[in-house]
Amino acid sequence: MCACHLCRAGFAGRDTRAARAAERYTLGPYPDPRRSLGSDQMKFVDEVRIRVEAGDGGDGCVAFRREKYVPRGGPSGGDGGHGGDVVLRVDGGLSTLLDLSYPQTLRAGRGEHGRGKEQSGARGADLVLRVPPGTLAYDDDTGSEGSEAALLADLREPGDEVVVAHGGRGGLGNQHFATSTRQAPRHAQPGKPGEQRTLRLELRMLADAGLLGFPNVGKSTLVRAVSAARPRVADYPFTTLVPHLGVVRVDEEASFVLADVPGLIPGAHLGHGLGTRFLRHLSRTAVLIHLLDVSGLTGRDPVDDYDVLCRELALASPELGTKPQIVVASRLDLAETRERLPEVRTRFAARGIDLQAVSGVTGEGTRGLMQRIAAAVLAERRRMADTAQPAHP
Ligand SMILES: Nc1nc2c(ncn2[C@@H]2O[C@H](COP(=O)(O)OP(=O)(O)OP(=O)(O)O)[C@@H](O)[C@H]2O)c(=O)[nH]1
Ligand SMILES: [Mg+2]
Repeated sequence: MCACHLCRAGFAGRDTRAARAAERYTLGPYPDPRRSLGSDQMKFVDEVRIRVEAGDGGDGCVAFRREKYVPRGGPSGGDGGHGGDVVLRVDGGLSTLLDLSYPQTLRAGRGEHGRGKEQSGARGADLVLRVPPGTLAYDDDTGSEGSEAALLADLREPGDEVVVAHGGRGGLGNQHFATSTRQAPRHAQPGKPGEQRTLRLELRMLADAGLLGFPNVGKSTLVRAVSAARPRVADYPFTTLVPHLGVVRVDEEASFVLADVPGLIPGAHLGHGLGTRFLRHLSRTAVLIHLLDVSGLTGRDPVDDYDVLCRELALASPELGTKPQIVVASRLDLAETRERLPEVRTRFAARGIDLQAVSGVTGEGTRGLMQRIAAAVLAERRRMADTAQPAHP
């Protein structure tokens, strides 16, 4: 197995030479995004597999009280301590699963064995693993080819925690087994083994709105223009390879989190251009901002681009396909864009879509767009809350 970031993050096996060749074939005119995985991406890990083992319970003890002037002191074996649990806890300060990305088995402490003189063993120490908000924990042992692994927990809020492997119970000492007819029991319970699991942890960014678009359409430039986030901007596809979050302050009261998600290409729902990894970061957003290049410099038709990515969303998941979208033309400062905008607007209007236009370079149109996004996020969150909790009659 190779030692690259993707393999460590659980992509081993799929990343064969044949798969890479197939990927190159399906990437069309785009470079392989994995080739440009750099230090940024080494720090951002959104999928890991880890083995966790809870602590075994300590054994109960067989002992008898032996003391001067106390003949036949009776059984006095103490109980074994319970094994420690493995716990996942959300840490609001984390934004990556990097800390857990090294192949390893993580073990909680085992319970101490019981001792004589009715002394119980100490409980094993819990192992607390810190994860970022938006982490989904799957039990990888239950999933097989074609079937989904069982979801153990969806950890969203800082402080949320879940026990993913329970420690084994400590065994009872022989003091518990004395009866009227058997006053010197010579047996105690052994401790129970702790649970063991292979977990797949998947991080899905928690953002209010997500930027969606082909590579190089100006997503990162827009995020830089409206927030303090600083994703890299350059004139080539797949400049951005990990999601970036920016907080957009619309006015004194309203603000929302905008995610710059790496560019998507045809076949993204099948994983082309790492599409499935990038698409999942859009799944938790309330609204999608679909950015299109209208200048004609890409040589593609903006309405075709829109259709292609909408199809990718629908094929990736029905939930993504039906998310509300705000469709936006980028590079409004360019003469080519201004020239083609009226015609493209009319074509979108025929489908009932009101095409917005902005320039991430001059900032033109960004204020109005951000207000519109804030209102759409609020409306969608309200709608989601209403459908989640139907009002009592
Ligand atoms: N003139 C002009 N150029 C822009 C605008 N927005 C982006 N660009 C340029 O377009 C190129 C790509 O911009 P990015 O913001 O990196 O595009 P992206 O969509 O984030 O690209 P990927 O991360 O590769 O998917 C850069 O050279 C930007 O300077 C704009 O509004 N006006
Ligand atoms: Mg970018």
